[in-house]
Amino acid sequence: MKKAHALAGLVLSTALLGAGISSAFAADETLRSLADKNGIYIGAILNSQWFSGGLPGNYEQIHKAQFNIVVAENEMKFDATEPQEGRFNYNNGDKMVKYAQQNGMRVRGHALAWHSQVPNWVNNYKNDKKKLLAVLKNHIEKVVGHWKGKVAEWDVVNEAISNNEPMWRSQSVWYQGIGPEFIDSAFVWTHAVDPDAELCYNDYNLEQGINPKAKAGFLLEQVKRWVKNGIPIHCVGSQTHVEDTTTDKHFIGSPDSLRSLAKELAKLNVKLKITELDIGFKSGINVSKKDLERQGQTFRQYLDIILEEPNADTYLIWGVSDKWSWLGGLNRQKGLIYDDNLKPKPAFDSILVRLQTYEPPKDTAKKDTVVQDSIKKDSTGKDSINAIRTIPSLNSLSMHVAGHTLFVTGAKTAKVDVFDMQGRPIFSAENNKGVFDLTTIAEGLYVVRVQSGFSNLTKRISIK
Ligand code: 9MR
Repeated sequence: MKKAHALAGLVLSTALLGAGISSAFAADETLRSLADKNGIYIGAILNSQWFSGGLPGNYEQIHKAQFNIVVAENEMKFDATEPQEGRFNYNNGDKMVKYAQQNGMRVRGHALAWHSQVPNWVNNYKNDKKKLLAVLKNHIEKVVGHWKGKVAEWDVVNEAISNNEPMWRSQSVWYQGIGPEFIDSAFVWTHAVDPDAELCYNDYNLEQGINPKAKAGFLLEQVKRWVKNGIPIHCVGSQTHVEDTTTDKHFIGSPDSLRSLAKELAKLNVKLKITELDIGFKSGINVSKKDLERQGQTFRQYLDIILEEPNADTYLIWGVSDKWSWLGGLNRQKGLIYDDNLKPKPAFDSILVRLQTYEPPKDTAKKDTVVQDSIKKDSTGKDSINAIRTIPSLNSLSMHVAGHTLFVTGAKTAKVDVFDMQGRPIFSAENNKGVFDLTTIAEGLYVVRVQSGFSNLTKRISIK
């Protein structure tokens, strides 16, 4: 019996993992187990067909084996959750939340205030600012309230920036009826309902540079303003629907550009998440093995941002298999990491191997992050820090935060150092109780380093 189980496990691992490439590593390693070790979230949408039971069994098997975060393709959008005024439908969203809970996955909510997939009844109020404000507020209060404590992060505002000029998108019932203040309001209302949820602004074409004319440049100015004004924004979601650069010479996005956005956001204590990644080829062209390998490298380059930038934590792909992908509508094809038969593509292998081989930078090799640079400047030398991200723990040290208290286990005596996201040391204490009072620290994101003897553990925390 035991043997049969082991064999079944081996067959499953071979089906779930890529071909030869991963054989040098433990057969039971998945993207998910490696993401957990590296302290990041890796995920894929649950395609709409999943909700109606229209997908083969191995789709779900792969999904829950490989991913630790999930988002619904369409089922938490406005038209799905409030198809008629004041009549809410949470059935599909509940189904996904239950699936996530059963499989220990984090849930992303997508999306609250968006110009698209708004039901027709909302347009009846397009000339009535007061009513439209009430509609949006009520929608947020009901939907966020329903999944309070279950949805860990929300796309509060989606795609509000114009594609052509650095300005707000005017073709939006919310913008036309309310004005740009619908955005600030949506963040404040969402935060009031679920103060523990991470709140994101989400958009596409953010990997096209941060100069003031580019979308990300315009967004950055808005994020600065929101942060300055106390608007509760915690993350920027970069959809990252990109095209293979060799088959489209005009495509201007790049992982480096997105990385520069991450670095700018770090200065504002705001995270960057990749929320809807796909890397398609032009429809109609023949895609060779070499093309697929190059595509894998691009997937890996975007993953590097999430692994290496201290304020980046999520790598979410907009689909599982090329067979069920929205990309056809964009005149693109084959943009995901499993093929039509749910077989892992070279992109899967690139991601897997990168996760297997990633090592957080050592002291000497960490020149290029904002946090690390300023730690060097501000500290005495004693305060240099090993890595500004959740790193796999090689020892039994662990920590968690509840409110303003930090708990450390696995150490007799522990020294705790807290740094802000610019790397400035702001708190230091040592004791043998394993409990540290952080009430002197304001709300926000920080990096904590715990040291005990030769062991140490470095992790980002959020104080709320
Ligand atoms: O994948 C979604 C597709 O099934 C819907 O028809 C489409 C309608 O707007 O939305 C797609 O998802 C979009 C996401 O919600 C926002 N960013 C772009 C995604 C791809 O179009």
